[in-house]
Amino acid sequence: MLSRTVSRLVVVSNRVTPISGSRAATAGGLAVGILAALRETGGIWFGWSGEQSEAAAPRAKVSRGGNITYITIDLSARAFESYYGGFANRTLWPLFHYRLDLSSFDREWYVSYRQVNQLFAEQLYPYLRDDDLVWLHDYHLIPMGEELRRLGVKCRIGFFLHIPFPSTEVYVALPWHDQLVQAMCAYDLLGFQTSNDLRNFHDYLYREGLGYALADGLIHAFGITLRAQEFPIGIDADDFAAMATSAEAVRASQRLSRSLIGRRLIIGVDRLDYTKGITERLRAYEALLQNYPRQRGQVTFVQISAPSREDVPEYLELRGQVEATSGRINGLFSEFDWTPLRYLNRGFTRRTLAGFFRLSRIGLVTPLRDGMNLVAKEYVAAQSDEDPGVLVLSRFAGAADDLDGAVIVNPYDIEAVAEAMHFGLTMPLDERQDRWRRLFAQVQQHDVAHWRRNFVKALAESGQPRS
Ligand code: ADQ
Repeated sequence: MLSRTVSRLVVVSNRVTPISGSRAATAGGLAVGILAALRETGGIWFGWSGEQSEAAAPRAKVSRGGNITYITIDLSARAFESYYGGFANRTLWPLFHYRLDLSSFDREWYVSYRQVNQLFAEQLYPYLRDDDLVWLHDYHLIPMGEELRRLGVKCRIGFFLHIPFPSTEVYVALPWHDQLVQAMCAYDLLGFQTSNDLRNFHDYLYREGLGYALADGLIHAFGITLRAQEFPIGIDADDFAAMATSAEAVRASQRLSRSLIGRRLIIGVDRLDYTKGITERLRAYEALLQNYPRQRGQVTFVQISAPSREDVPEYLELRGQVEATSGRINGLFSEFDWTPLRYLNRGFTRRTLAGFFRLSRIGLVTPLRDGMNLVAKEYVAAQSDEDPGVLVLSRFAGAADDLDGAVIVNPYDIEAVAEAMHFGLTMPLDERQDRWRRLFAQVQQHDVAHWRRNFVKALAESGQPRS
């Protein structure tokens, strides 16, 4: 009989992140979480290499590192443009983040998206065994499970959506909404970040007459019963906490601290993405300086935005907007001995970021919409018990469900975010400590190991390998 605990894990994500080399130091929480899961059981990590190829049908490349087999595939220039740059980044990403105004619908992109998913399935297929647990990640790969089933793959296949699942009214604007949901229902297990995403999914099935929720996390749709549950992703809290006191973090934060000459630090860190609410956040900082003039000269806001998807026009436009807003704020408020805002358009290592988080009095995490937001959890993990900072968190981040103790804001309400910043800047130490202890306990308890164990366990228990 098959022993469920020894099933090999096969992880599939759009991008496979190398375990060494220059990108490893800045690898985000997801890549770190996937690696940790694979190291535990050994297995395969399959996905796009990040490279483009001239070949019409690129072949998979296989390499090994420890007990992990990496299988990567290049994308043709055409697929890169239409599947990745087009359907994933300009259709699904904006739509699932409620930005219908930025969503483009193009049949060719959709066809290419389906083709790449089919190609990925065909390339992975020969490596699979019937008792594998296959875990697919995110919106790039929604139809891949269905393609694997078409090829006759019998093992259990689960899918986790890292971004929000939008409300029905928004989702049905997608011309292929029913096809994608049908593809989602080919999995044995569907994972969402929050109860809100799961509710939206149930609501869509019900309102479109395609299915309904049953008890115990099950749904029935398209004649199939499957499991659909929330699995809020976490971080490796203890590891991130340790990074915040590492030599690299201390060196970086001392250097930053010297430059602040006693001023309080407010920090924002994100990919430069329109979902993250960066322009609104800058305007809230402007309102803080406007409405609370005593804070002028007393605070410095450091906004770190790593460049992202620079070949997508909406991102270039955002960059221009953020630069113009930063320039305007500095033009309005700077003194010959004080610059209120430092805007850095680059990435930093995780250790350096951890050091900056620990130094700051306020962490501003104010996305307009976010599946979870790991920066919020990293900010909490980096704080010291003696002098913790205050997390100001958007109600539209999935993390807001999980983080009781943050100051919750509506990021569209600029004046209210400015008030929340002021509230944090003037918060007495004992309240900061009380809030932070509650927050850290949650971040530690619901960490990335908890997330992956819950998901893998649910996948192992959902249905049987098909015969
Ligand atoms: P992202 O949209 O990328 O992730 P987030 O969850 O915040 O957002 O993760 C970003 C990661 O990149 C964090 O680990 C952060 O530290 C790092 N990062 C951000 N800016 C950086 C910079 N300037 N330099 C270096 N590192 C930087 C998607 C979803 C989220 C969901 C995650 C995981 O959009 O909602 O939380 O997946 O499921």
